Amino acid sequence: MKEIKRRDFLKLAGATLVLAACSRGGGGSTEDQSGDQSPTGQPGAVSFNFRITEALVEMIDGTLVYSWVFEDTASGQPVLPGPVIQAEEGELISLTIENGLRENHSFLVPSAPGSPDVVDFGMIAPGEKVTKSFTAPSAGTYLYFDPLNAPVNRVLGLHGAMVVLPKTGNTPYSVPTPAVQQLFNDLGTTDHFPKHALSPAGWQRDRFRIWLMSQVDPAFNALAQSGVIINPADMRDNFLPRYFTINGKSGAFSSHDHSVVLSGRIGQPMLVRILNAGLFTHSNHLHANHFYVTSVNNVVRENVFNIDSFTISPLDRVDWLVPYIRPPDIAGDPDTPLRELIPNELALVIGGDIGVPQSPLVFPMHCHVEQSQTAAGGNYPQGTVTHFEFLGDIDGVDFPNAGG
Ligand SMILES: [Cu+2]
Repeated sequence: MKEIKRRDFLKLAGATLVLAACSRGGGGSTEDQSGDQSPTGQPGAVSFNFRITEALVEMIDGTLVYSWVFEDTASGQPVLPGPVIQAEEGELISLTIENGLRENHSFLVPSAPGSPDVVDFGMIAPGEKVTKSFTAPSAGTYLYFDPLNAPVNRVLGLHGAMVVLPKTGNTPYSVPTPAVQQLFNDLGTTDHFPKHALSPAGWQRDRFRIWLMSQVDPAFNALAQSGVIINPADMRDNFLPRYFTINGKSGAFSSHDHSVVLSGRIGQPMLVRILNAGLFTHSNHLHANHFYVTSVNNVVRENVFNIDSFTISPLDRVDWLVPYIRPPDIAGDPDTPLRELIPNELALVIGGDIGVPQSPLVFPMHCHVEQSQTAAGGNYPQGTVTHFEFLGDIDGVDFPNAGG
């Protein structure tokens, strides 16, 4: 059985959240994959091929946990969570799912509450391969998962994210509400949201991160490994997570993985697409900037909250816009560039007397539901944490050691 090792992930340097190799028929893509022609050969069509399989997934403490996972058949590499499906609104998506395991599986992408599902594969028998074509729905953040024997198949690892980008406009949505449209219009054009000197005004569609939250109770994974069909009521009643992950990683790994870490300069707003595939309710909390909740479960918000933590229940999809304004509570004269404050007033955190400044400026994101900050029953802070970093000032000058 293949292993998914975190160290191997780290070697991929930022490619940890694997974007599925998609074959694309010409036109309009924000990805720069050359790709093959799509089966239809049509512009505006993308195709993905996934196989449902098993793997041993390394946790933060080195424990290998048997999991059910997707692999992108082009790479043959199992990943947890599944590969990201990315498309543009209205594109034709051709998706093939092969069931490489011993029991029935499925694949579902729900939409907004009360709306029809984006796609539902129904039952896929062991060894069966099913292809479905569907149109990429309204732009936003979607969760895909295996809905069979719910929540068992999903929680054992069969879940991933689908991102749909809009055809036009300056927001992440096809039909933004007036409040969300106003927020995005204000970015880079108002005193509250000044523009970075070297960047275009407003949010850029590639400036997003996916945080797919999930949790692992290895006792259930061990049952699956031994061939037991897990009773869903047993999992719901007795689920006791030992690992809490973002994009399959936690603690030191999620804090230093740049596909998880929010990274940018003052005046470069970033969208965070947060999904919860697990059974535990999180309340992710950001230091340094409040964020704007722009969409919940594929409904664009009429009333945009500006807050510092927000609950995400199992199966929820929530978008945050992080404005990347200068942290309002930071010490020092607000008219002095931060790079001048860094050596003098900001956190001489390393080395004390020798005065190595904290640079770039790094703040935490952590979940306010306390047990999720641990791993393996108490190892703190090796749970759902990551970094929020500022690489440079509004005037286009980067901080020392800003790197990327
Ligand atoms: Cu805090």
